[in-house]
Amino acid sequence: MSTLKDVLAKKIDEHRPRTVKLLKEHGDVKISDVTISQAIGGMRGVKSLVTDISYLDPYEGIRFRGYTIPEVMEKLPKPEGKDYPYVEGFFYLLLTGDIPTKEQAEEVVEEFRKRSQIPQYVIDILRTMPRDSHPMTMFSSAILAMQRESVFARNYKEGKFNKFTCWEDMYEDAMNLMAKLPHIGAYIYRMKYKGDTPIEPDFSLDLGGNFAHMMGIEPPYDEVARMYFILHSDHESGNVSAHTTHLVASALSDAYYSLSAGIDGLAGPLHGLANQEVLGWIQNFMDQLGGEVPTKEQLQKAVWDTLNSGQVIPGYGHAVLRKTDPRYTSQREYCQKHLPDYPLFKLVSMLYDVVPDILREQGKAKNPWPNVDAHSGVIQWYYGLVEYDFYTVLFGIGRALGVLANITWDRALGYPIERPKSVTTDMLEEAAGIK
Ligand code: FAM
Repeated sequence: MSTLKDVLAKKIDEHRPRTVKLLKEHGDVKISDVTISQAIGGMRGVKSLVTDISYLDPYEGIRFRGYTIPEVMEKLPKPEGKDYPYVEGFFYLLLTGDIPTKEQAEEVVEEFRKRSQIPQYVIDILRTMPRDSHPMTMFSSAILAMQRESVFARNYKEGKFNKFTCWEDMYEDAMNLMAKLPHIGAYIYRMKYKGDTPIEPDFSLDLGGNFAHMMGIEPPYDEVARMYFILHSDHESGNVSAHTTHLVASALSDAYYSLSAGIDGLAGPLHGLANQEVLGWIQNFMDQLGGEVPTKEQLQKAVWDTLNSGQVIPGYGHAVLRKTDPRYTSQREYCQKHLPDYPLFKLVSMLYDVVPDILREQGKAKNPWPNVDAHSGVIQWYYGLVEYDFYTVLFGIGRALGVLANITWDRALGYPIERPKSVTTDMLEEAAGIK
């Protein structure tokens, strides 16, 4: 057994009694109330999900297994001569809660290498799709098409389902998927945008390095890939992609069905697609200005015009966060170091100066500060990845790290099928005393 699976098995054994005790002895303890506005308004703030993979504090931002983003970047082992950690070591952290040694991270690099071959029928399906299909449609279709590979589904069909050991099948599916996703993403990119010129993997490289290589983008894009996948991995369980993946998995659907569904949720413009929307929006008003970098006044007008036409400012606001997203800050620090004079970076910085005040003046958004998507596109654009409808696929590869770790633990702790209760409008009116 690999070190990762071995350590994970021990952690699961240690954790299970905690969940059992809470359920058996403290199941009636109340942790949340639900108001009418929460029932109508997308369940904001209702505490009804459990995860130990990450936690999102409204003011501090995300912690992965208790570590802040700067701590994760500092503590995890890194490939020789690189500033950003192994994505593989980060996956080890998400699954086990432990910071791996360099050797343990490299063991995962090797595991992924063995599992990375994309089945030919997936390539065939991708090639049959219209080339103008959105890359997220291609990405989700490829994941769904591979469902026949599921170890979990096969064993379930053969009557081998065992609630104590079924996490192992989920783990196998998660590892197989995670190993293939960067390859699928890069294949879609080269097929769709680069004259159908896929690049063979280089297995001497780690996941980030190999992804940059298969995309055909020179270093330091490998560093960008590592940073980007880690930053986008997980944002606790209530966001659309994480919650969808968890919900679908709760029906004992396997990792392929579950992840494909989660990726579909990520493709919505209020969620992951916002990163492509940001650049589209910026370019739109730069086009209107004849390609010139706008002045502060022009920018203020563009922001107001967008709001007055009933649209949201992409990359700003958040359902939980109430401060600048530390994932935004992390990317900003990268830009300050590597591309301080890049005009698009300056423009994104100008937006940071302008948008929060305007959103506050408008008085609707609860959080006027930028989220992760406000910055993602700039770095990609700088390194030549200008096809911005591909950006959400990058987000999806990263997000898979978090949601696959989560559904592995869902199985380990035996979380049941999800089934909240709905009420009618009549019932709400009765509860409110107006009927
Ligand atoms: N621009 C304009 N209006 C905004 C806004 C923004 N960036 N963010 C929120 N609002 C409005 C919102 O539309 C709502 O208006 P109505 O009352 O007319 O419906 C009002 O402010 C209250 O919304 P909220 O409670 O502050 O936010 P929600 O929790 O409902 O929604 C977001 C959260 C992220 C969907 C919302 O802020 C938004 O649409 N932002 C722009 C899109 C975006 O950047 N999404 C990416 C989020 C990111 F973190 C991710 O998932 N990757």
